[in-house]
Amino acid sequence: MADVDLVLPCLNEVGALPWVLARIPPDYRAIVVDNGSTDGSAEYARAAGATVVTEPMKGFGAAVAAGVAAATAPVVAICDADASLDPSELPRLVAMLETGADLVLGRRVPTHRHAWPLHARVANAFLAQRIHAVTGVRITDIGPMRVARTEALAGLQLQDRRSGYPLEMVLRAADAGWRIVEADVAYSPRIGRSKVTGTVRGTITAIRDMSRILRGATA
Ligand SMILES: Nc1nc2c(ncn2[C@@H]2O[C@H](COP(=O)(O)OP(=O)(O)OP(=O)(O)O)[C@@H](O)[C@H]2O)c(=O)[nH]1
Ligand SMILES: [Mg+2]
Repeated sequence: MADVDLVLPCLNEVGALPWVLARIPPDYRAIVVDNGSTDGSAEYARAAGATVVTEPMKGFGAAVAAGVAAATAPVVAICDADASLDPSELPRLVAMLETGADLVLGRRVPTHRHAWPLHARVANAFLAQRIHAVTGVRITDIGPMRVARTEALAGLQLQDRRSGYPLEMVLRAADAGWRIVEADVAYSPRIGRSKVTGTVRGTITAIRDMSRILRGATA
């Protein structure tokens, strides 16, 4: 069995997968959750030796939840499959579980001025401030690279299946008294066409999804 199962949500990322899959640490299993790709992502991932899980329901949360449900290793990691984050950085985050953390969040450090658009940074800073107000937990980023113990994460029973999933994870973990810590990770321009952060429509949807989660938390 792998030490760590790495969940890679994937919607049409065939251009990025070669870079991503080549950077999986030894003893990690890549679980590529194919979310209806039409560009051959699933076939590429399978041929490269990854485990492929098919999730027909669209949405970032649906893809990640399917991957977490398929994980059998004691530790589960989550990372975007668009080559904006480097899986070879994960062992440093996993090590933090051994020194007292329950949830390790990658704090994105842009490597390039186009890596992280201004509107996304502003939205992120606002969310971090709201999380602090609601939970008392001080974090600076709601980034997509994360590490936790598999059983514990499944036990949080996250409900959101869209872009509110990462925020819901932090709020539920805080409610459960988890020790939540951050570690710097490099954030680079993605390979392939932008679907969320780089588009107006994607950003509006993400803000809507996250606001719904926050309303639930403050009600
Ligand atoms: N947007 C989106 N991404 C999905 C979905 N299912 C899986 N994913 C994957 O989730 C990860 C994050 O999505 P991204 O499109 O990179 O979202 P983002 O980083 O906010 O924005 P961009 O990189 O600008 O597109 C990627 O690996 C996607 O391929 C889905 O239904 N919608
Ligand atoms: Mg991305």
